[in-house]
Amino acid sequence: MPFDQNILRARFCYALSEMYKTEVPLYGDLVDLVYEADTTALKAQKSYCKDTCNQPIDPDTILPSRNRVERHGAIRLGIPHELSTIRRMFGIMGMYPVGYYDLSIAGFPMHATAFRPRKREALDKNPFRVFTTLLRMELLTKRTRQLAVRALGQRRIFTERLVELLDLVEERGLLSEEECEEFIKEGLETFRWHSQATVTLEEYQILKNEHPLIADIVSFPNCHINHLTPRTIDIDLVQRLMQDQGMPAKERIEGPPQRKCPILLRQTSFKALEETVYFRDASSGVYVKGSHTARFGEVEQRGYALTRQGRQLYDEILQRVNIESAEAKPSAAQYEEILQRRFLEFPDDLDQLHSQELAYFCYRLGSSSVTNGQQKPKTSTKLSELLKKDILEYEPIIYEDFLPLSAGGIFNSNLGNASQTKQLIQDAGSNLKEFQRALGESVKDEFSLYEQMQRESLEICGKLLEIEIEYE
Ligand code: OOG
Ligand code: NI
Repeated sequence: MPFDQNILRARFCYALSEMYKTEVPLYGDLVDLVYEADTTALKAQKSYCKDTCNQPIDPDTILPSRNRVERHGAIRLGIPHELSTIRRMFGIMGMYPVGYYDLSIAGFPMHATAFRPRKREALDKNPFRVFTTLLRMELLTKRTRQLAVRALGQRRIFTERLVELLDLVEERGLLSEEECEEFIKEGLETFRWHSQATVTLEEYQILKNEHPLIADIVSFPNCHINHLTPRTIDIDLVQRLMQDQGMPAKERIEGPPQRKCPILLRQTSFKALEETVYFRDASSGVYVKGSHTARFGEVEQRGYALTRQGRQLYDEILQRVNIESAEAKPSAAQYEEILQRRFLEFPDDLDQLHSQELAYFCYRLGSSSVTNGQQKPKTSTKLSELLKKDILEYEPIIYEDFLPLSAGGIFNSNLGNASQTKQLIQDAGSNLKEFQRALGESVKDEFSLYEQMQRESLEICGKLLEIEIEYE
């Protein structure tokens, strides 16, 4: 088999999911529940039911495969060298850093990027992505920083063989089938759960008191995957089913409200489990039993990618929702009402999203594109005219990234309340420059990637029609 990054990514994602199901069985239940929800949602969409009403519905055969395989994961790293090595590792699977997420706004001493495929074809083959955070040492108090530097300096989160394979592929540009298998096997070790902490219980407490996430990052011999996330077509149904089946579901779905035209990303999760962990006893060397709460399962429903203007409007509305709900202290249902009402301001109509340039679109030839000689469009034609005449049509581009505020909500629901240093962290601001230095590369701006997809689709249409399309 020739070396194919898309296939390697798909195989790795599958292996990771299988591993996580054995580590966190409730995650396996969640994947089953998503299957059930998607089946029910498809039945409700009558169009699929025309001729096949009496036949069983299988989302795996009806939905595009990228819907069914799609999941994201999240990991938390401690030091720059870990981040630059993970960049090399994900790069082999065609996953590159996109976007910069400043988590200090939510009081977390971390910043992040998402490693993901950048091109449409690669996303269609397998869209697996990993949200990857890096601890910001400069935002820790002195004592905690000393502890963190020591513990993180002693660990090796990549196996020796994995590092050899990274060198090899960078030199030769490919891996043999045997080496691909090794790469998957060795790569999984970086994300595997270890119940033996590398710190003592006292040290763990110090770290945890400063921020539970610091303890999660620093106390273990590697960077266990902290959640995986399948994609669904009906997250409201998933939320109801989770509650009905007694899963420890979050109180509400994060992100925008339910809409006719879904935007960005909506997410929910089951809360992190309390797990047994063994801590080193400094004097006797034996291990003592304790616990740690970090790993969970999440579900996402993806909507349309918004332009900068669209995102700005989204942020403004969300800000108003936050202010109103901070005052009203609403229940989950009341919050939903506030969200719905405030979001009425965001157009929920495809034509408006397009004409107001709030979302990104891909263009393709429409029903009137095959014309006889007389109707052939002029050599240079306005896009709006081509759309009006059905020579071109458009389809929204799906959002492939994350929502830090939503992430903040997920973090918070899993970690109890924050520490005294929260305010200091919030005041610190972002540090993209430092993040990129640690990464060893710059991160790609997500908006420019969507813009590029939109532009390229238009260029293809222009070539097919043999005209110049004026994008006004
Ligand atoms: C990352 C949370 C970000 C999401 O879905 O927004 C994320 C973390 O918990 O480390 O995965
Ligand atoms: Ni997530």
